[in-house]
Amino acid sequence: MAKNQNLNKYNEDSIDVLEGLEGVRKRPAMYIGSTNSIGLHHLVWEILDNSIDEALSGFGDTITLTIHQDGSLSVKDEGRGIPVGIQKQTGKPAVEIIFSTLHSGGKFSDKNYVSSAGLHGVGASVTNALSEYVDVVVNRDGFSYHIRFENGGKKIGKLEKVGKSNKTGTLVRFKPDPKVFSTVEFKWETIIAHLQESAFLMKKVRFIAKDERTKMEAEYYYEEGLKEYIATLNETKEKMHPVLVLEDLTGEIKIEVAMQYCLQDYNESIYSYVNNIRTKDGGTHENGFRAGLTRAVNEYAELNNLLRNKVKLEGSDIREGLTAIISLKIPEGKLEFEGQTKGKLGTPDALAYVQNMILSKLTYYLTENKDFATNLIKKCVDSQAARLAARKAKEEARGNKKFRSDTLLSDKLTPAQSKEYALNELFIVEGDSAGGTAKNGRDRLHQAILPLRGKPLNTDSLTMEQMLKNTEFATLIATIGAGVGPAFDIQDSKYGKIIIMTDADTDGAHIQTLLLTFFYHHMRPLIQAGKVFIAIPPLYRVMNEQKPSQFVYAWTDEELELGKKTVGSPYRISRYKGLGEMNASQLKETTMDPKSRTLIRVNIEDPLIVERRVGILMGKDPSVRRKWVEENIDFTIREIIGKGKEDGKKI
Ligand code: TSJ
Repeated sequence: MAKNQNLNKYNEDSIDVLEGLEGVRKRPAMYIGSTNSIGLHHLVWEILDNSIDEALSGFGDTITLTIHQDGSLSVKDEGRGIPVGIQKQTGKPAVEIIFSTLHSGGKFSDKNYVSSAGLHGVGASVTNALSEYVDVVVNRDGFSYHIRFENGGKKIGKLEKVGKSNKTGTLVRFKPDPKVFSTVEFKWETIIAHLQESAFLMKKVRFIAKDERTKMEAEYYYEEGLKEYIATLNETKEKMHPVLVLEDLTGEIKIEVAMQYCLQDYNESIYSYVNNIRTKDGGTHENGFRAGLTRAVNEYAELNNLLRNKVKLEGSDIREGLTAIISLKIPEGKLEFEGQTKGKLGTPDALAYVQNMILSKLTYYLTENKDFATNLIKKCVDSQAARLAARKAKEEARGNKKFRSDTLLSDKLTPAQSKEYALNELFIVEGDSAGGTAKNGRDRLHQAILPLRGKPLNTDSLTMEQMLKNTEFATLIATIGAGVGPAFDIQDSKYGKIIIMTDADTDGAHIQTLLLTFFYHHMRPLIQAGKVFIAIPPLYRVMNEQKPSQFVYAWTDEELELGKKTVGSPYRISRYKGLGEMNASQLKETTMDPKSRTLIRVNIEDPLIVERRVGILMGKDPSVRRKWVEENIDFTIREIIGKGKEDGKKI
């Protein structure tokens, strides 16, 4: 459980304005969002952003990040070095101020497009406030300088000249404070995904990562940026054409777009960035892209008589199978972000800017590449026809009771009694035996149980037809009742939550991933709407040997220790190896009952992590896969549980 969960509850009544680094320590979540693994990695991004900004300004072409043995992390660049001169107002070196004063980062910069002006950007002082120690080494003007902070940003000695140097650059090394964070373990996969993403967005800058704990190393360098980003995302797919790049770097707002259509995969994957920061909730630039694309394709199709019965294409017909990256550079004065997590661009000008650019450049490209254009429009018209046919079939089925999917359901499903679909939950359970237990432990009104036999097929390498022939998937599709693939309509889903419940072992983790791959490819809107979950059964039960009615469940080793104390001695620990070892009431209490269970909501926010996972997990090499599952699935689960019951449990 979080060691300081009281720290991240911001009470609006307490209006005392805490200044400086103490305020950050009192309410870390206000500055970095949370004190879990995500918040921990925010410390890294805060530091890294500075080196990225320096490279963006044209200083330094290599950034090296190292995870050290002692749990600290360092970032090194080859830029100009943080200024060390004494500031007139404070009488202190600039570098000291940067690490001791909130929001001081921008004061020393004259940059127009700052990467930190959006989502992060609370400054290096926040990382300092939440660290056990910070060491800063600056090389500039022929010398090497050092300053150190300890224990939440307390300066140890002064900035010192420690030697001569003919290089320039900055190195910052910090060790996050375990008193603040529920986990202080840096996650290699998260870090390299972020570095690779930065490398795609900042072509010709080299990003190097090293992990001294595991001796892992990675290096990312791209000559062409977005083009290679798309190529990587689409690596395993069947491409329709080479990556297409459209850009306008002449205006005040600079736009780069790279796009590519794939066959087989009908999902659309559009990722947008503003000043190198992901805008995960889209915004005006994404809307402009969609509008421009729809118009360009429709106008070309109309002009060349390629439409079917002159019926215009819908946007979704034109986006099936599309992967696109939209990257904008917007000057600070024009930046507007919206939404709770500031993940949505609000800048009104961006809409027309992007729309006009796409309309003119894509129209030109289509006109110059007739074969591609004809091919694309044929594909869009096919999508349109499939969409209209699916709609017609659905309307007919509605009027015809015989075709109602209830009657087609397999006898494997134990349904929920309620017809209030939004409140119903579908548990997909590993194995018939656990399925039986779950059936008895369920809430009959709202919980349905679908047992799965053995491992589901890997849908990554199957065609739609092969997938539909598989009885396990056919049953799952019929049970959910909302269609599949492009015809999937979330409005028709018979369940408000789909919950994957497997054993807490590697096989279970593998089944989870195979199912998630299925949902990712064929029912992606369910994941996007946050309706897919993973149930987390406990790992232990601790019981008082003399009073068996005194027992607690434990999900982590910390909880196990706590549990031993709670039940008192002599205690006995049973380790659950699978769902099958629990009886119905135990399964209900620990894993199924909304009042006491733990669920992980599945999300697909990070495109590179998703592609990497799908690649590794569906790849040919089972040993790589097994190793990955062991390291990462377990980690994810521990990490979520580490957040504490207050927010992990009652979904
Ligand atoms: F912010 C920070 F302290 F955390 C940090 C800053 C961490 C790291 C790893 C690097 C940096 C950083 C800052 N790298 N490069 C710079 N550059 C400047 O601060 C700088 C240098 C010179 C001038 C100038 O106008 O001469 C301006 C700036 C912003």
